[in-house]
Amino acid sequence: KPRVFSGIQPTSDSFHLGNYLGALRQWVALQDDSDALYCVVDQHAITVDHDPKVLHERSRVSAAQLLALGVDPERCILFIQSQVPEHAMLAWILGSETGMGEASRMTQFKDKSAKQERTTVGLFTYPILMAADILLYQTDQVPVGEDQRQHLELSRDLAGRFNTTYGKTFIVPEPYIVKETATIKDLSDPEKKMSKTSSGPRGCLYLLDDANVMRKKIKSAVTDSEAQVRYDLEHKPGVSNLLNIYAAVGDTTVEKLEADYAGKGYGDFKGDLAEVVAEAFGPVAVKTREYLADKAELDRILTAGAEKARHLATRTIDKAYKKIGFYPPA
Ligand code: AQP
Repeated sequence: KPRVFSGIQPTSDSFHLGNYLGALRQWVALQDDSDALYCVVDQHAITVDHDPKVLHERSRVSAAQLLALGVDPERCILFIQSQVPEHAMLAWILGSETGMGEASRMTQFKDKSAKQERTTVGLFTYPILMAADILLYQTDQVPVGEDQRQHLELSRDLAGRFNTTYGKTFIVPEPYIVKETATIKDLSDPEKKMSKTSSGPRGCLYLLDDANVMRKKIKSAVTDSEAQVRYDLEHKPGVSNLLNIYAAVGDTTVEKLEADYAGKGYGDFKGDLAEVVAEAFGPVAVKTREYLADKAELDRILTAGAEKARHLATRTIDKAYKKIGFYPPA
């Protein structure tokens, strides 16, 4: 079975539809035919301004949400990154293998640092920690959205270079990106990606939103004046985004939807999509609250996950330490 690894940041109270369709949906689907590890990457979340209490709580809420969405600790390893210190240990090694030039090419750093009052070294080295997350588990496939492709490329380069310089140590991972949902767009500005930090309140559909709020957001999504439900990414980015969302959430195809809505207006189309979305994600908030209510059980799941993850992580660290000339951890 291929090894799958992916992570998500606990940087908001709720994940959004872009996180789900770009990544989490694949996380759930890949659990059966792979050896999957999924991680709430709280160490990544401190690279921008944060409140420690809020971060601590959001990591739990994130884990509960993942469980509510169908991540199943019986079929995968679910854990919180800071509970496995080997991530930071490997990041240090990989940081010393990364050129300033290649690290400086990361476009997400450029975008995110432009939005910060204070830019940290941690934000700059974020992709190196991400490479460590992935390489630590000898990962074959990484289910992520398109915005992570460049970081994945760096992980591949670092794995390949380390292997060449010091001898075979890491599997070179492949991105697992589903084309149709690789970038879900902001509902109110379909030229931009849906994002926790840069979308306005109407542009980002949160999975823990109340079902009526979800309906409203879909119904007020920006479209165009043509009034024809037709896929055309360049000229009709709003409608095309909604078609991609509908096809994925409603388990159908864009072609079938175009045929179904031929001759119908955007009102019908958005109304139906609003129902499909509300039905699919309405229960997520309730289930998340249930997982959060049983604190002992959630802690048990996360501790068990971290223990299993650590067991795998130490094997890679032992190998990498030897190769690089370090003494083994005492
Ligand atoms: N709009 C999106 N469409 C498809 N996939 C997306 N992802 C994020 N936005 C979209 C994917 O979600 C996973 C987890 O993301 P993250 O926690 O690392 O956050 P991010 O990539 O920085 O994106 P966010 O959630 O919108 O946060 P900000 O506002 O900080 O940029 C990743 O696999 C990501 O590709």
